[in-house]
Amino acid sequence: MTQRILVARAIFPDTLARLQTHFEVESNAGDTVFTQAQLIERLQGKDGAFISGSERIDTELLDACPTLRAVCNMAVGYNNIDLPACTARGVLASNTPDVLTETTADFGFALMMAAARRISESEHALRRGEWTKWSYDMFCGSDVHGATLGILGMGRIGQAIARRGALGFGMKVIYHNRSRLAPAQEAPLGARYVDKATLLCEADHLVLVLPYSPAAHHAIGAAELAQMKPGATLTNIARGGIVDDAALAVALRDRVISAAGLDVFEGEPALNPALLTLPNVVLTPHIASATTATRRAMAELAADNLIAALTGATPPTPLNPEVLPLRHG
Ligand code: 8YV
Repeated sequence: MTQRILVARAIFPDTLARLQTHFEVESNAGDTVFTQAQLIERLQGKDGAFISGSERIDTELLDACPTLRAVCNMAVGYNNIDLPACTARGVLASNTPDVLTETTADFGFALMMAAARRISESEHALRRGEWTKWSYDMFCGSDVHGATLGILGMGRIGQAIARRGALGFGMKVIYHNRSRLAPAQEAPLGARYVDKATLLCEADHLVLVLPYSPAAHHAIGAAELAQMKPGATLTNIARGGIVDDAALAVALRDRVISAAGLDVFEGEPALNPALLTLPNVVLTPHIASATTATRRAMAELAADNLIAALTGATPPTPLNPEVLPLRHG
């Protein structure tokens, strides 16, 4: 019997067409962001779901959708999925690691540079017609080359940012992570493992790349910001909620740190309104992985996972391979 899946968001037409050759597909051409109740309703009788980071797979949903066997996320971060709950019910979950590492690192570096060199702030002033003359200190920012790059969360993307900083910009790299890298990984980057307090007080540019977990909630709040250098920048490409956005807005207003670059926000797509009033923060709408090539690779990998999971093959990037092989029917 043909298995049934929900593709919860609009995706590339050819990825959708490929899924349609394997499954009976309910799609979402209008790209509606479903409420939890709508998502549960659409998942009735479905064997699998192709989801984005916006869809929450929690115990309530899993219990209400007992036919579900696989949830495949088009994202590397999976804090939208209750993984232990999936595993307990024999539901395969997958994410899309590796294919977005370099693209996301490019963006993190760009956001950090934009904050340090005041690119958005100066462009906005120019567009307002405020550029009437040259002046010696106009939009002076802080150097990136040769500065100390601090990385909180030294996974694949953190290491890719460190490579850019160390090898491309002559930066000194310090990092903090749950576990220390092997010496062979640290050496080419000249990366130094430090405790969090040292990271905060020594970094000129601090970039957050750690996964979200309850333990990481508000890892950067008022107390942490107060430990940073007054000239420092903070860049968050990880997840909303890792930074206390209200505390950050105050710190930026009071110049506790000089600037920030934010691609993710607490409660996004809503933003703390205080951030919108500040000149010294670059704001982007969660687009760090958004190049066409990378989004295609992510979509294809999520589809590969779903097809494999539901056809008895081994998914390429499962999060809980211990549930394989899946039960059917
Ligand atoms: C996704 C991301 O685009 O992969 C991730 O974890 O944050 C982004 O690349 C976003 O989560 C939508 O799925």
